[in-house]
Amino acid sequence: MLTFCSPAQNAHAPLVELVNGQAEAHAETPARLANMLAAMGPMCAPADHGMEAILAVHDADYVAFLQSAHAAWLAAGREGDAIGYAFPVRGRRPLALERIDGRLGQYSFDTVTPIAAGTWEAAYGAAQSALGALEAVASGETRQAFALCRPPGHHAGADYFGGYCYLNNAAIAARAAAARGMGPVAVLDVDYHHGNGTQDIFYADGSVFFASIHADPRTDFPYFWGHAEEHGTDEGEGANLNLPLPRGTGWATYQDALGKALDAVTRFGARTLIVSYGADTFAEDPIAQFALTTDDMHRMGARIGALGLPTVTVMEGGYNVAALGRNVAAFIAGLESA
Ligand code: SP5
Ligand code: ZN
Repeated sequence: MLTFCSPAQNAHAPLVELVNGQAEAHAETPARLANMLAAMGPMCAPADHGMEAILAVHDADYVAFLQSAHAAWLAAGREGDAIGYAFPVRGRRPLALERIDGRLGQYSFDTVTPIAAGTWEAAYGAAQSALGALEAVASGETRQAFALCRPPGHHAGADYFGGYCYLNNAAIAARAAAARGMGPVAVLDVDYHHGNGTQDIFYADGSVFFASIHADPRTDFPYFWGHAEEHGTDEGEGANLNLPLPRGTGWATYQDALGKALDAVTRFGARTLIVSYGADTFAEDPIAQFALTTDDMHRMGARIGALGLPTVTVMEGGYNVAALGRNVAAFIAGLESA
């Protein structure tokens, strides 16, 4: 598998997340990337594809905020990572906010996604990895490519960050694929958590199908999206499929849902597949509650690979650091086995 990773991705090293009423060590660490790299063969460093594909997904004011937020945080006399604490309730008037704390709240939905000194550089590098993988598939160099993205992307929307995500790498690759005439494009999200950012970005867009298998948002983050009745709107009506599953789900239940998602991707007529892969469905993940094994990761990859589509996989979550490289390698081996 051609695999892409940018050294810039290590520049993001958030210290803490505010969760469960306290500051805890952040789960999305550079050690994740180190463990994956150790389990994998040689990497391709992506070329710099620039801002165009990023700005095709994210609003320019939001991107400018990400680029300047940490400096604004320091200018306000703070130290460490920037974290918001005040959030606008849905339906508030649009406001031209000045204060860094207001702006952090304006562009985010949680307190677990700090903006550290190197966050922009790393998020930009991760997006370039996704674009490098897409380029390898688009050019016909390979049918499948993998982007070892971190920070991850699927919780980030057009104008917001959250869930450890800043730029939506999967959405950036999907829209770039459509722009290169590789459509219809489907995004299949198999991270433990619902890919709310990807859903939002394509919710009214009938040209990109989004299917997600995830923990039921009635019990799990991100709570406000991912429910079964969210089907898409306007042109996108019917092009969004959520398959929420209960905590404790093992392979027997999971593979039924995967079959439904793959059937839907086929019925949509997808010619290119973008996969958001999270290894946090692993039984021993410290922040998630499914029960998949490393062998199940191989089975999952094989089922997806059997579609035979040109496929770009981007890395999302997975927080059992010691097992992460193993799980990713098993998934990739499954993809390649078909
Ligand atoms: C990409 C992805 O998988 N994002 C997941 C974000 C979920 N965060 C909310 C749950 C927070 C649990 N934090 C445990 C802290 C361990 N120190
Ligand atoms: Zn996740």
